[in-house]
Amino acid sequence: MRIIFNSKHNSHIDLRTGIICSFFLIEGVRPVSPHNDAAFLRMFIFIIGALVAFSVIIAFIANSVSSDLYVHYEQVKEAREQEQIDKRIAPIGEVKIAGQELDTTSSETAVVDKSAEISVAADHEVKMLNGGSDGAMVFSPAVLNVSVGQTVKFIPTNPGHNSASIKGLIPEGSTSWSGDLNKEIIVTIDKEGVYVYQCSPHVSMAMVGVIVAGSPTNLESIKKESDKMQFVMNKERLSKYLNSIK
Ligand SMILES: [Cu+2]
Repeated sequence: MRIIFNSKHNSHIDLRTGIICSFFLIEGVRPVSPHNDAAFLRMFIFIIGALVAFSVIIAFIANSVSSDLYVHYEQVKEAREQEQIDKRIAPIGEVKIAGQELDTTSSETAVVDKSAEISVAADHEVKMLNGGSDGAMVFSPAVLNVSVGQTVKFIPTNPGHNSASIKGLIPEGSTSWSGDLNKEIIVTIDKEGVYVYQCSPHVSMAMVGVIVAGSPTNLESIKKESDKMQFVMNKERLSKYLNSIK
């Protein structure tokens, strides 16, 4: 770039015009009169004004586009996170007792309180957890001693679990139960003996629990019956629970 200043002219006007010229990369501009200088200034102000207006518009557009993009990004992120949670808590199969259909939706479902929003007191509480001292997917406490007639509340501390009694693994004549996923359920234990229940989505991972009401009169038959359950993971968990009963 080459800017020539005419030394015959007022030097500060020349300098200013020179800056304007260099600003627009105009080569060889040589202001020669005050008229030219004024014309340059008008052009300069007009162009600067236009540039400012242009950048304001661009900034406005960029802002609205980026906030739209951000909202979209947040929605996608949220959807992905939900998807991962769904995957994590998805059922991975079910366990069937040899020779019989596993029925957790018995017509003789116990009188239970499913109003999860209102916390109702119960004699005992069992948490449904993604992990505990016994490993992944557990009820806590896993083995619970109660008196006949007492209530047990199952609490969905972590999402994706339920509590349902297992057919053939509760005392003769006792009432079965089947709670909804992610819902609190209160069960009244109405007969003496050992009860084995499951989390339906995670029973193949041996997410099972045991309730002993009074004395474990049916323990031997429960042990025999539970041997027929085929777990994919934590295969020894239920027998460990049952062997801990005295
Ligand atoms: Cu579960």
